[in-house]
Amino acid sequence: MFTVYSEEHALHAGGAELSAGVLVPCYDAPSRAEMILARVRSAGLGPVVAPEDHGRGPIERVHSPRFLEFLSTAWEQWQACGYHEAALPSIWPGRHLRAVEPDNIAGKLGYYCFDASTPLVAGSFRAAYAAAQVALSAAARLASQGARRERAAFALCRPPGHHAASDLYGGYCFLNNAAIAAQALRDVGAARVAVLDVDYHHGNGTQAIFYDRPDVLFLSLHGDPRTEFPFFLGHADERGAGEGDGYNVNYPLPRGSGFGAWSEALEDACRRIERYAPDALVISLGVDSYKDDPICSFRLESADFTTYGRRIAQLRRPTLFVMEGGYAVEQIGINAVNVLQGFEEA
Ligand code: SP5
Ligand code: ZN
Repeated sequence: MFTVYSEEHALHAGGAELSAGVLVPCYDAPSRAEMILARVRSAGLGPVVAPEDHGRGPIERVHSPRFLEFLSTAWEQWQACGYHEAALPSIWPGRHLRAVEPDNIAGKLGYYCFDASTPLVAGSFRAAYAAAQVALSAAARLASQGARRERAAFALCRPPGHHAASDLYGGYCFLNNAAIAAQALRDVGAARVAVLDVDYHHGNGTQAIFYDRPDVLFLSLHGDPRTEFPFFLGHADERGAGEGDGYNVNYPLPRGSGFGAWSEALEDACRRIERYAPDALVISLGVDSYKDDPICSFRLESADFTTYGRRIAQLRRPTLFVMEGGYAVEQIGINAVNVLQGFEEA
């Protein structure tokens, strides 16, 4: 399988996140992407190429211009206040407040960012932009005609994307790489695209982006938001709105779920995808469902990742894998590449 990777992910580094009342080094460290790349190479998965630059156009199909303007200038605005540490919000437009965009950077951070675990540093926007280009370049391979066309591709994105909505970032995500790629596939002729999100956390950003649309089916397997991050979206009764009614499917699973419950949900999701008959499939590939993940509670074994990669291949659709979460850094490469190898075997 073809992998797209950019070294620019490493520009997003050095930040700290608020966890249990203290600032701790970010779980989304550059070593995550480096470990996956090393495994792609040692497993002989296939060629690794750098992304092409598709520009801001395809990003603007998903994210609002004001949001992009904010993200691309936030570090300068933060620094202009004399701050040198990573930018984190500390106030939000919660219930009974008004979500009007303030002028002050401290207020803007709370307006555009939903948590205190997503520090923005000098290189964050460039890294996020590069990750979006990685996803777009991999998507272009699925869509291209002739010899360059691939049955599947792996976008080795970092930072991840599925928590980012059109004008909101958080959960280690700035730009929604999977949504940008899904929209790009629509724009080059795929009439229907399915996005299957297997990250431990609900893909709240992707859900929000496509919630009222029938042309992108979104399905997500995740820790129940009653107990798990991001807490405020991902319930089973969120089924889409308007023309999109019926095209959003959530599988919230209890803390501690193992591969039995998880693969039952996957089977239901796969049957729905078969009925939808999409022209392309995007997998939001988080491997934080692994048993030893430091911030998650599912119990998948490394071999289970191979098993479910095979099941995804049986859908027989042009498939784009987009890297999302996974924080057991020592095993992250093995688990991610197991999915891709399972897919290739089938
Ligand atoms: C893409 C992705 O997987 N984003 C996940 C963001 C989760 N951020 C919240 C982490 C809360 C960490 N709490 C740590 C407790 C460790 N005992
Ligand atoms: Zn996750």
